[in-house]
Amino acid sequence: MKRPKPRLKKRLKQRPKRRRLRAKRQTIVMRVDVLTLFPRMFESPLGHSILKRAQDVGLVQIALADIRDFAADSYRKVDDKPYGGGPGMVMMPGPVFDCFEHVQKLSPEKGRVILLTPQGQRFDQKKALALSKEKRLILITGKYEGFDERIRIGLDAEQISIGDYVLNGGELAAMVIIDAVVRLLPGALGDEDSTKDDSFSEGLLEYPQYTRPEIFRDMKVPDILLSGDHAKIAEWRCQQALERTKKWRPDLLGDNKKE
Ligand code: 6GU
Repeated sequence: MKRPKPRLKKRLKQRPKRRRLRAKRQTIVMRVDVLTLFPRMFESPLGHSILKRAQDVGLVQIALADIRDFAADSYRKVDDKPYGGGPGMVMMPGPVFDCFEHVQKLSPEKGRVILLTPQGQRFDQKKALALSKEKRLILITGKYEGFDERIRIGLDAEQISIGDYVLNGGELAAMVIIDAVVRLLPGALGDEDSTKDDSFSEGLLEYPQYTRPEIFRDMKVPDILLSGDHAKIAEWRCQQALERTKKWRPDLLGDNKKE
């Protein structure tokens, strides 16, 4: 005989809790404004996973401003040939300043102003942590050929790069920064501890992780992780993190020989 289904309330109780999706309303911790020529590039990264949830619960407010809306002419021109000659086009100061001044008035907080450029200081976990303490970030992205120098000077902007290579524009770099910073905001990950053991957060790579099954294609989970001895596990993880850092990223330990 078929067993009757448990009543709805009971069934709901039996379902595993989806802790990570539980949306608890938060007070806004940070506002991020992005000035860009391509606001639509941000739709997908901001519309998924942690970044989406952080906005949905009100932890972070991310606003996009289209620099082209502040162009002075009907062609919506925002860049021009460099004085002195040379290839490529340079972002004109007018539209960026007008866009910036409009954006700054959208919130009373002054904000930390960041220009995304390969000439900037290299972004890393330490910088992400520092930025995560700010109430407001204003990120200015542009074409890789560069900004008219008066933008950096006039807006007193700090310059950040995400690595030693050239991207077509600062948009992807801005998304990388937003992703790395927002996950550090308190409550963004649901589980408060989960950024603590991240790679780089202690200046080391992360220890190796395993999940079920215990044996996969003849590869076994290290016995120590099944031992239940938490002190030993912590010691093993610490040792593993150090070993992998030595092997794969000795530069993090101040040894630049292998870099
Ligand atoms: Cl922030 N912008 C561009 N255009 N290229 C980069 C970068 C930024 N960081 C690394 N490469």
